[in-house]
Amino acid sequence: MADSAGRTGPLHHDIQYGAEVADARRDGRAIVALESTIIAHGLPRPDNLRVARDIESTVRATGAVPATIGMLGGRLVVGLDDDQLTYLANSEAVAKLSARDLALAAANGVDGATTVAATSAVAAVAGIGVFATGGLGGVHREAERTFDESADLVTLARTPITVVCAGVKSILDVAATLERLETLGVAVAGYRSRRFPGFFVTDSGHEVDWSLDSPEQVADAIRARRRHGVGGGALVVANPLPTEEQLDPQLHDATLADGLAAMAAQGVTGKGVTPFLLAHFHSATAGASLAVNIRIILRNADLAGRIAVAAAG
Ligand code: PSU
Ligand code: MN
Repeated sequence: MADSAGRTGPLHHDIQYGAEVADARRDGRAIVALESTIIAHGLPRPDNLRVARDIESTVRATGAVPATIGMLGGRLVVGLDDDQLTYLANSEAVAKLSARDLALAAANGVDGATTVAATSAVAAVAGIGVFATGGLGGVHREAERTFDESADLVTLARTPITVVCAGVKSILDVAATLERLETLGVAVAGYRSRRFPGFFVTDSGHEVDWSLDSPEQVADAIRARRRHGVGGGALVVANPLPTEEQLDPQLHDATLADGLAAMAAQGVTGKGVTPFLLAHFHSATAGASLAVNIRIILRNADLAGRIAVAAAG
């Protein structure tokens, strides 16, 4: 039984559930976790709030319940309401929280947006098995010198969740990221494709060993993992954009080269890298990459909703 805060089971995790999510958990309905970093730090205002709402409606249209995750006043929230979403989209003072930051942010009473790492960790604790995002973090270019590898990777290695994404962000070293995913034991399947998508572009130039071709087949894989009980971390479902919807690959490569040069010139490092490069893309392509980024997220939200419904049935 859930208590009034929607907490169930013997472990009373200190999580505040939105009303719709609390009901869905009680009734065993399909739920899709959504991250808030793409809203607070990945997409520019004012589009970010509109997109955040569109992502939620896209999930609802599949019959699943959206649970956007974030932190407000040091409290973890699963299923932000519209006021909370609006606040995270518009406030300047929103921290970017990875999994390791959650307890420190709670102790400091801050407002924060959760990355893929933090969102998947919290979703798993909340019993939510499917998560939609744009592109995963991974191994940054020149990581052999900077050691900059997103905590998304190690967190996915130990978190049982299915993540629908368009691969990893194309600003990364994709080949190195795929190697790390293999080492870390993260399962990777292309959706209706054996090519690993390149986020803004359809094809990253890399192959994957497996494809899953329908929401039902993804649900079969989720159930098989549960039946086998062998453990392991996440299942990544890499959903490529149709080629006619991708960012022109030449424009992509030129914009990335400029962005990397500007980043080096301005000395941007660490957790500032991803927001800097995404913002560079959005301004340098006069919104073309933003439109593509939004399509990516909405397509992933739709697929994640269908998977969650298939897995709940
Ligand atoms: N995907 C997007 N936009 C984003 C991100 C992913 O389409 O802004 C965010 C995610 O929250 C991801 C984070 O976890 O970027 C990775 O940041 P870093 O490389 O600093 O770990
Ligand atoms: Mn990093």
